[in-house]
Amino acid sequence: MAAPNPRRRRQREHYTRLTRPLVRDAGELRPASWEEALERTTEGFRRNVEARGPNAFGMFSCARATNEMNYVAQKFTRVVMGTNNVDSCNRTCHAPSVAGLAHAFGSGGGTSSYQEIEDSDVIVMWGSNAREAHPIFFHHVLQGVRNGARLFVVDPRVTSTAQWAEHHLQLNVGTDIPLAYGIAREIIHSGLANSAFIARSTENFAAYAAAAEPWTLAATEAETGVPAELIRELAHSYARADRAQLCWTLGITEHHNGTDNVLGLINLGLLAGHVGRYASGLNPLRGQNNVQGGGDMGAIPDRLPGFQDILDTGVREKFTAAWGREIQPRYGWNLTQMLDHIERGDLTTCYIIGENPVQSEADCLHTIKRLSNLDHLVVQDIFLTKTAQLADVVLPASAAWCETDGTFTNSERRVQRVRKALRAPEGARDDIEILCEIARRFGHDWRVTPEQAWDEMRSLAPNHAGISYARLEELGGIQWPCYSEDALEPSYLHGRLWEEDPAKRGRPAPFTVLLHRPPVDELTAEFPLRLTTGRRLDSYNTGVQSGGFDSPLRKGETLDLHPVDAQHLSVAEGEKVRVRSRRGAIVAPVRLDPGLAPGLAFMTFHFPDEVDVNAITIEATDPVAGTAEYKAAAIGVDRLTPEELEAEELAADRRAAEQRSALTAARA
Ligand SMILES: Nc1nc2c(c(=O)[nH]1)N[C@H]1C(S)=C(S)[C@@H](COP(=O)(O)OP(=O)(O)OC[C@H]3O[C@@H](n4cnc5c(=O)[nH]c(N)nc54)[C@H](O)[C@@H]3O)O[C@H]1N2
Ligand SMILES: Nc1nc2c(c(=O)[nH]1)N[C@H]1C(S)=C(S)[C@@H](COP(=O)(O)OP(=O)(O)OC[C@H]3O[C@@H](n4cnc5c(=O)[nH]c(N)nc54)[C@H](O)[C@@H]3O)O[C@H]1N2
Ligand SMILES: [Mo]
Repeated sequence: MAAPNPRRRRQREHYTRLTRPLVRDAGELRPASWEEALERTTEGFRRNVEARGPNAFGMFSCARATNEMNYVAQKFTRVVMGTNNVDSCNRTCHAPSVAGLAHAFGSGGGTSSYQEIEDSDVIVMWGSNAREAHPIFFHHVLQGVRNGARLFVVDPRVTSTAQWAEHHLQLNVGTDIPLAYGIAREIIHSGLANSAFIARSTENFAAYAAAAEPWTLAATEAETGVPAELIRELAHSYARADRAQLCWTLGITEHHNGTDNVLGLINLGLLAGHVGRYASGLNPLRGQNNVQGGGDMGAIPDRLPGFQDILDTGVREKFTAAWGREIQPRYGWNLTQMLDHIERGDLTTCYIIGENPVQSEADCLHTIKRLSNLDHLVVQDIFLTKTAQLADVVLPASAAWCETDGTFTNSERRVQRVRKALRAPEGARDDIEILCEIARRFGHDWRVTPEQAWDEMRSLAPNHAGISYARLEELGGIQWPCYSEDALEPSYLHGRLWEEDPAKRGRPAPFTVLLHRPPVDELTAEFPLRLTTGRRLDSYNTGVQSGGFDSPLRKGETLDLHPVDAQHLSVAEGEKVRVRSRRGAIVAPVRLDPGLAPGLAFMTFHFPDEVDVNAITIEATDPVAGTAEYKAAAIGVDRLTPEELEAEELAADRRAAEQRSALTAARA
């Protein structure tokens, strides 16, 4: 094991709440009054939009904040700035789920409710470590298991979720489409497909069945690494079940073909008829607390509030009449495209509310380079994040979850109230209030309470029309769709697929033929290990809200390796090694995890100030959804002598310092 390095001084960041606006002068951020900061903000937006038109502006909206704030943020983007360039972290996680579900069923929400999970016979958790990342949902899963449900987990690692499963299918990273095809072929060949449902409510089955044909159990086992017997068991249990749930998360979506992966699972739901009925459904478990709501509120580039298509003339006319400004008849750029356009120099000013892309985007060194290309960057956050450190103006916000009133929408589409329980620190202001202040400086007399924003939204979004604050108070939470104040819809979506009457049934759900396209970052002798990245229970995303304190829970970053690989590399638990990819290199201590497969490594992205994992992840993105392949990089691991380790760490410090000064210069 390498000796500890006495000269190592790099400290982790201790984030403290922002309480004063900051503005950049001569390259440095300095405290400023709200008046000055808001003037600077407005002047920068105006200058860029006047010079280059409205699409020079881009908004990153906050999935940690309320529905009301997301409604106001997207309205600000569309009405005050005149562009549809608004998006959020949904792009980095479930945009493929939304795209896939919308393709199949016309809307992008999970189809079932948590209660239904408890009443299901079979629950499949696919690419989801819900025990750690969705612990509340997982309580419902465990209740389902107590009620007799059989739990299957499909994950390349023996996660703490997999430990609860009756069967764990430990597939190779990036082989979900072959596995889904193998299951489908087995269902079809065993006569277990739901032919009546397929004939009545779906289309394109013949082409799909033909595409599944090469994926025999043996061929599927060879490609995925999952034993044929387990594939057979899942296929038979899922198709024979009266009620079955297929739930998935980032193991499916964070790939260069994430939307195809999602469609592969939707195909299985259609094949077995497990959608549109009580306790049978297709469920992406959403990421941040309000990422479902952010999208529902229109903080995405292609939809207005209520998931209404921007390309629909009638929809646009309705919003134009209500808002008094023409909506651009084109989709805006999503977050990934905005970064591309920043690089090209045609998106020149950005307003980032509660996102930390400098540490969360794949290949983040590239992201930093891109962001420093901006003429004017405004960051509104509760902490001085690495992204805020690049800004021209930093605006201190209150924390939505405890310091504001409003609503959040969870993965089962349930809108729930949040209430102001604490006063924000002196000097910080509410996100909505800040947006209104800026809008007023552009001549829009905006002053809205959260409830007024909510009521305006539901007057324009039919699927939220019946969800009033009074009713939320009375019922404790309401799921959309909810079209009127005196009714509630069923807890599951797409019941129309089971209608006898073809007129009521609406459009059939299509099967999709998919190609198996392995991960982009190829394994070679130089980069022989597959790195997948994800989460642990005790930390949250880029660590801004969970990393900056001392706690026995705080474990720090590690490179998790299978003991066989560690032995092969002659590295021991705790030893610091160099982890290289085609993008960059980082240093991290090794942790042995026999729950990995040989050849597979795992890291989180929770401690980027110490170990910047996104310096080595790959930016390959899904062409439909724009989501990056965080789940599959190719890496090499090198042992380091104590001298090399010290040199490596000094070099990392030097790189960080260089980066900082280059950025400061670029932003001066
Ligand atoms: N404690 C905690 N909870 C969180 C968060 C947090 O940071 N910390 N973040 C929140 C957010 S923003 C999100 S989006 C969710 C994410 O929730 P999850 O998606 O459950 O979390 P991850 O750990 O990113 O990935 C899930 C699993 O995908 C598996 N996987 C990797 N590659 C593949 C593959 O090719 N195929 C399959 N089938 N599986 C694969 C990984 O082994 C991992 O166990 O969690 C939310 N909840
Ligand atoms: N390697 C790797 N990278 C990943 C992923 C992965 O699996 N692997 N997953 C990706 C996923 S799914 C996601 S969602 C992204 C997350 O990416 P980000 O959203 O960029 O990261 P967070 O750390 O969640 O940052 C949230 C920010 O919101 C601020 N905030 C919290 N509440 C409020 C509020 O009320 N108002 C305001 N104004 N700000 C607030 C916090 O201080 C914090 O700075 O990371 C992505 N990056
Ligand atoms: Mo996420």
